[in-house]
Amino acid sequence: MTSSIGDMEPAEAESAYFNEYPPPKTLPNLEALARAFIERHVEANRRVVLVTSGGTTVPLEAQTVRFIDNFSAGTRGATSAEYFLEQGYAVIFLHRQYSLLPYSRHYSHSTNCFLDFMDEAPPTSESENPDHGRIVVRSEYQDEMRDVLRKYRYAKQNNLLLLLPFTTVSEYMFELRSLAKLMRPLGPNALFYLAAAVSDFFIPRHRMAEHKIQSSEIPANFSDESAVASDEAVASDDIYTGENEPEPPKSGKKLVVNLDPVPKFLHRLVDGWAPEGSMVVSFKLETDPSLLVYKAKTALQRYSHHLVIGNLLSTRKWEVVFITPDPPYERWIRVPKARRSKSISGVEDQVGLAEIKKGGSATSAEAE
Ligand code: 9Z3
Repeated sequence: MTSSIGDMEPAEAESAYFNEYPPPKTLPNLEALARAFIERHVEANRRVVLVTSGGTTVPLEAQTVRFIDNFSAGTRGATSAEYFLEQGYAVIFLHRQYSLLPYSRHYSHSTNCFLDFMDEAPPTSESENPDHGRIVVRSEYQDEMRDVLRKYRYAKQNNLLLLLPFTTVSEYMFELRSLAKLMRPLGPNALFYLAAAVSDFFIPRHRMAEHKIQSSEIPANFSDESAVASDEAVASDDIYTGENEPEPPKSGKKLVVNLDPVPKFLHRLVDGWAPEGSMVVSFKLETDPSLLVYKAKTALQRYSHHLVIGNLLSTRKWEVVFITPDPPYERWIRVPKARRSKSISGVEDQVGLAEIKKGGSATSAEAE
């Protein structure tokens, strides 16, 4: 790549970006699963939503020890997927590996370990061995867990939920592009709900160190024992990675990282990959309250899709703003204070979208 990806037209930036990396090894398998899932729901004339969820990593080394991460536990995506299932959608859940999943999220990553929900049942008869008692869900959690379990079973048994993982931002990009193209037969029955926290920056493969970046100098004759003993080398220059030299200098105090912008994939999703007539919802995450609405409106204008949901890191669990191309243009949705902390695991529930009607502006939300 000679010119920077940031200076290119979207289509050119797309091919430059995707030529940088080999596709993930698991892509053919993932595509086969998605194709079968989509075909089944096309036949059933069911609406299908692609929910993206969790943070994307940016590796600093090809054989990755260090990486940059984007904030996201996956709560928004996993919670929203449950609401979509309730509304009759089939859900492709493209998520960061090991982040929260629909239904199991109620019992994982929370302040309570899932074992805190369990108990040993007392023997029901004298012949029952008290040392090998049955394990049961504690009585106070029975009702809520039964409800979650039934919904989870229903989604699984009816093939309504497909879980597909990613880790790095490039895996995410490859998978998103493939899935969007595979969803074309769905036409207007396809919805994209992009809650994953996508890195804006990356190190192009040709500028990435192959091996773990060293923080101290490795002498040329390092296999010689005396040289190893003197490897307490005094650090001098800073270490640069992502620079034009493929291998950064191997000594120094600071690690200076040089990142390129990730191409604005939303352009390509809206104008190229996604099916004609489908609906695209993106999220905008900010920390500065004075920027949120401006940034969300700018994103909607730039990509001409249907809805941007803006949220602030500090208040994301109980307030979001919907930015739409039609009136009312800006609409805040807030979870009332009394309802902010009611899940059985003690984790605050999220603003959840009960319904997103086709047509962009006609949106209603669960927790107003
Ligand atoms: C969000 O804003 C999500 O709502 C959160 C959810 C990441 C805040 P949690 O998973 O957090 O519940 O812990 N996602 C950010 C989406 C994003 O990165 N958008 C990109 C952008 O704004 C482009 S689509 O540029």
